[in-house]
Amino acid sequence: MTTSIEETLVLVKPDGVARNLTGRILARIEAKGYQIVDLRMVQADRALLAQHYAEHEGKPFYEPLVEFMESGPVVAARVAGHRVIEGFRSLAGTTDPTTAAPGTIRGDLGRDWGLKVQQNLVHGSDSPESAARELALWFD
Ligand code: RTP
Ligand code: MG
Repeated sequence: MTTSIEETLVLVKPDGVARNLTGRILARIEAKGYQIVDLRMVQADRALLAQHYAEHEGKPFYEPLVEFMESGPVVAARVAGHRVIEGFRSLAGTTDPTTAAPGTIRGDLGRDWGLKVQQNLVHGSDSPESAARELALWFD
């Protein structure tokens, strides 16, 4: 029998770290059955964030997003499992934490704070191509 194990990049964003939710967020990933195979705390600089968020350059939320992401340390995790890319996106919930479904990380632990950008606790890669690109940025 063969199984295809995928990997994804999960970030606990600065709001999650500052609110001491890192452990709870990682515990939910483990409880779902995924494996954390690498983990580091990073103070991201602009160069890294510009590469990470290249697809959003020019959008109205880009500048506030980069400022938010460099406002404090993030925790980067390499997470592995069958279909983990879509599985973690489902676990995270939709982008806006106010309306993200209860039961998801964003729906249970996040909300709108009235700031310029959605502070929504976590990032997860959205495709195999994004995952490979982002894991290389944050871990290699
Ligand atoms: P992520 O990349 O962080 O996993 O989140 P996502 O796919 O759900 O959202 P995406 O569209 O990729 O946007 C990246 C991050 O930018 C912030 N954002 N704010 N209108 C807004 O205020 C707005 N739109 C996007 C969020 O932090 C979002 O996660
Ligand atoms: Mg995204």
